[in-house]
Amino acid sequence: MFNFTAITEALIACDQDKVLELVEAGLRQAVPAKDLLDLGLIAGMDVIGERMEKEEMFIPEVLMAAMVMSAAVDLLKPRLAEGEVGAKGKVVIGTVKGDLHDIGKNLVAMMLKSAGLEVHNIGVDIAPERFVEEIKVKKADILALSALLTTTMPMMRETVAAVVEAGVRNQVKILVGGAPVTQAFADEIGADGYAADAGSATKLVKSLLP
Ligand code: B1M
Repeated sequence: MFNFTAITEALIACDQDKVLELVEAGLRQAVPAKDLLDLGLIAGMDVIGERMEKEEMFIPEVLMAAMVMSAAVDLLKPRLAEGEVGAKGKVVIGTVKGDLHDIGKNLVAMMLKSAGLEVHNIGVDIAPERFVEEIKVKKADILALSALLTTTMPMMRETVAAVVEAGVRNQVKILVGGAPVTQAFADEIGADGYAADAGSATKLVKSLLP
């Protein structure tokens, strides 16, 4: 049995060399990349989140852990994407205004890209009007919104409203995701769908494309 806890602990300790070494070892032993991600890295981020909440861990350390996590995800990229080809369509993805979290959003973008989609990952802290502009310029089929804070979830509603206001709502399917987001919230704000993780986001996008 692979020791996922060792990855979790090394991530919490922000020990990049150790995390990368363990992830590489896992890949060499043919441990599924999704397990290394979910049971090792995301489990670590969950502990970091809890410690952050209790003020046992502070922003600079959390940022460091986020950088270590991103480096580890880079290693996993080729394996996470395996077998996910065949979809066609354009996606604009970003984190909503006021929100700087991007690890999960980047994972979703990466999986969509690997599935064959044309992905425009426009970053974090994106205002509704910028999303509207990108939909128009890129002629997007899908708009994917990410939010990690309960305080930025309302910005998803505002983004949907801005898309309606701009008269492009019928050209694009809007999907939402991020830790505090739920299917009920997606329904409430008039989004076309909600995905809990990068894998289900890819399936959902594929199911919504013609
Ligand atoms: Co922040 N943070 N943070 N943080 N942070 C959380 C989210 C928090 C839950 C921690 C906690 O207190 N327990 C809490 C939010 C509480 C709440 O609102 N309920 C919190 C807070 C409070 C804050 C600050 C306000 C702290 C402060 O300044 N006092 C601040 C806000 C800054 C801002 O955004 N304006 C802040 C800052 C930061 C850092 C910058 C230090 C850093 C982010 C670095 C970065 O992203 N580059 C950070 C981090 C790392 C976290 C935690 C620890 C980890 C987030 C993460 O990367 N998870 C987080 C606690 C936690 O989540 N357990 C926390 C791993 C990632 C793979 O998962 O992002 O959920 P996730 O993505 C998943 C799914 O959600 C889904 O798929 C992804 C892959 O499976 N998904 C989508 C995501 N987007 C999607 C879009 C889709 C579909 C699916 O489109 C269709």
